[in-house]
Amino acid sequence: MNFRTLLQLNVLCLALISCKEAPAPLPVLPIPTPEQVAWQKMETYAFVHFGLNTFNDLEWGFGNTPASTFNPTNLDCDQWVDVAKSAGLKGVILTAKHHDGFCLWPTATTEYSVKNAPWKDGKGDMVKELSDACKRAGLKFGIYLSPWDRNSADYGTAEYVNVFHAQMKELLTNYGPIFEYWFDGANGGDGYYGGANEMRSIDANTYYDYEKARDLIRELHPTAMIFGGTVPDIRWIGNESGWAGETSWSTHKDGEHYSQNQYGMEDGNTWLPGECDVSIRPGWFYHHREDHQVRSLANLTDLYYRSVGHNANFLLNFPVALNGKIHPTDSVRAVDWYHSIQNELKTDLLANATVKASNSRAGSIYAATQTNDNNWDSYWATADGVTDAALIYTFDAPTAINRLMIQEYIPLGQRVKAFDVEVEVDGQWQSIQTMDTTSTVGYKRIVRFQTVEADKIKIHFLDAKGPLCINNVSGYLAPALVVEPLISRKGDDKIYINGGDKGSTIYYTADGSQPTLESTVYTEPFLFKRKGVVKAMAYDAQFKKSSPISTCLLDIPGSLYRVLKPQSDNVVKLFDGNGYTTLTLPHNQSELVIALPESMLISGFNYTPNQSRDAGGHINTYQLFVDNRLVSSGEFSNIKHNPIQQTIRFAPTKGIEIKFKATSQVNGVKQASIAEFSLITE
Ligand code: FUL
Repeated sequence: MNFRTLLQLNVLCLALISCKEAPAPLPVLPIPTPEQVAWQKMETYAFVHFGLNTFNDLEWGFGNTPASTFNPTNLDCDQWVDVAKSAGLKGVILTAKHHDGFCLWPTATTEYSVKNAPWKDGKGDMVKELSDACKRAGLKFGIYLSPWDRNSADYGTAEYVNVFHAQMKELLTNYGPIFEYWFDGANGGDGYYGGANEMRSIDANTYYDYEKARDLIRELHPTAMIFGGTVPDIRWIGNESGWAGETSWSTHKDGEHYSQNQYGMEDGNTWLPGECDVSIRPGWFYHHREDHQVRSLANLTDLYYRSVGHNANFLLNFPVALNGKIHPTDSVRAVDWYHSIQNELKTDLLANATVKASNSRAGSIYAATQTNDNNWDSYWATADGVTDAALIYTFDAPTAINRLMIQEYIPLGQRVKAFDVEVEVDGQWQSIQTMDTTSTVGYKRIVRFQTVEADKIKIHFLDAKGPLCINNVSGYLAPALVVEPLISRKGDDKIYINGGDKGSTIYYTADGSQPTLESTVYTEPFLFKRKGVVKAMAYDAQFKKSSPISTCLLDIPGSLYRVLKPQSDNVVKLFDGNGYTTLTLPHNQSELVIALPESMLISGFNYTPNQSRDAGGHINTYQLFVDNRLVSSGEFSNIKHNPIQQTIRFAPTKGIEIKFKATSQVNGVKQASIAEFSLITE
C-alpha cells in the first residue's frame, strides 16, 4: 500500500468515526458559569462566627457593647484552620463584621474595631490572621460583611453606603484571594446607631447599591462567588438548619417566598445554586450554655446527605469560644463527622460493575461506561428526544449496597426531573424504598436505602428537561451508624428516650454521671419530677459500637407551675416537651403569667417558638417580670431565620409570680405563640 492509499484510508476511517458520533446535547438553559461549577465542587467549607457577640454572650449585638470587651486570651487561627482541614472543609468564611458593626480588622472607616480593643494592644488584625492561616494550610478564604450596621450613626443615610463600600474595598484589597463574599440579608431595624437608639428602615433592594458592590468584587476577585444581596451568584437555601429540599433545582427566579429557596425552581431563568448554612451548635456565636448542645454525629451526617447529597453546598459554622479557639467538643465532632462520611462512601462498588444503558447517543464518548470511569468530564448521554432511559449495573457477584451517588454533567444544565431505583435479586427486579423521594439530581444526588444484596442495580430516569447527561454514578455500602438517643421530658413528667438504632440498647443515668454498659437499661418512660441531668447512650451489640452520649439538663417541671393567665386548656402545651404544639396568646393580651409553688431564685427562662415549618407568631421582643419587677427585656435575635429555643439569663431574682410579656412578633404578626416555656431556677 502506497502512502497516498494509506492517507485515503485514514481519511475514510476518520469520516466513519465522526459520522457515528453525534454532536453533544444542546445545553438546557440556564447553565452555570465555570466559576459556579468550580465553587460547587468545593461541596463543604467552614463558617466562623467570632466578634464582640462572643464576649457578650449575644447573637445580635445592639451596636453598643464596648470595643474594649473584645479580648481573646489565646487566639489561634491556625487551630481553626487545622480543624477545618481535618474535617475535610475546603475553605473558611469569617464574620469580618456582624450586625453589631464591630470590625475584626483595623479599618479606617470606624473606631468600632479591633483597633480599640485590648487584644494585642489594639494592634491586632483578625482578618489577616485568618487569611494568612488559610494560605499556610492551602484552604480558601471568604468574607462575611454584614450590610446592617447597628453601631453606625450614619446607618440609613447615603453616607453609610459609602462606608460600607469602603469597608469592602479594604477587605477585598488586603486579604485576598477570596473565594466567597457573603452579604447577610438580616435587618431587624432597631439599633444603637451612634447613640440614637432607634428604629431605622431601609429598602434592602436599593439601599446598599449591590451592583456597585458586585463590580468591586468582580474587579478585584473575578472568581469569587457572591452570596446574598441583589446580584448573587449563589442562593441562601431558605433555612438555617443545613438542608436543601429532596427536589433541588439549581435554577431559580425572583419573586417567590424565601422558603422556596429550599427547592429551587424547575422553571427558573437563572443558575443560582443553593448553599446550606448551619451552625454546629444552636447559636451562631459561642455561648457556654450550649456546650452540651453540639450537633450529634448522626445529625451532621444526615445533614451532609440532605445538603451535598441534595445538590447544594454545605457551610458549617464554628462559634469560636472566648479564648479564641474552636471548642474541643466541636472540633472532635466535626472531624468524626468527616471520617464517618468518608467511611460511608469509601469503596465504589460500581467501579468494576458492567454497565449498560437502554439508550445512548451515537458515539463511544456518550457510552454508559462514562458513568463509572472516574472522570468527571466525561458523561453518558441519550439521543435527542430521549428523556426516559435506564442505566443497569451488573455486579460480578451478589453485592450488599445501601447508597447510590449520581451526578449530572451540569455544564450542560440541570435536566433530570424524576428517577427511581430498582435492584435485581435472585433474578427478580424489585423497586427500592429510598429514604428520600427521587426527583432531581443536579451536581450531586446521594440516595440512601436499606442494605440490599443485589445482582444488578438499575437507575431508571423517568423524565428530564432534555437528553440525559450523567457523568458519574457510584455505589457504596455504608456501615451502621449508632445514633445517640433523644431525651425529653413530657407533660406527664416522665423522661422519654427515643432513638438509637434498631437492635441497639439504650443505657442511661439520672445523676449526671456518664452512662456505661453497666448503667440502667432504658425500657420505658420513667418519672423525673425534679431538677437534674439525664444522660443516655445507645449500644449496638452486633457491631460492638456505642453512640455518642446525649445529655439533657432539666429544671423543675412545668407541672409545678400554676398558669394564671391566659385561662386556656392549651396551656398544657407549654410544658409537653413538644415544640410543635403551641399556645397562641389571646389578641391584645400577650402575657403568660405563672405562679410557682413557693418563692424561688430565678435566673433565666427558655422560650421555644413553634417548630413547624414556616410557622408564624414567633415573639420578637419581650419583657419578663418577677413579682411585677421588670428583670429582663430585649429581642430574641435572629429568631425569624433560626427559630430555636431562646435562652435568656439575668441576675438571680427571688420571686413567686412570673410574667412573660410578648411586646412584638416577627413580621408584625398580631398574636404571639409559645411552643415551650420554662424557668431557670438557681
Ligand atoms: C443570619 C444572621 O442574622 C445570623 O446572626 C448569622 O450570621 C447567620 C449566618 O445569618 O442571617
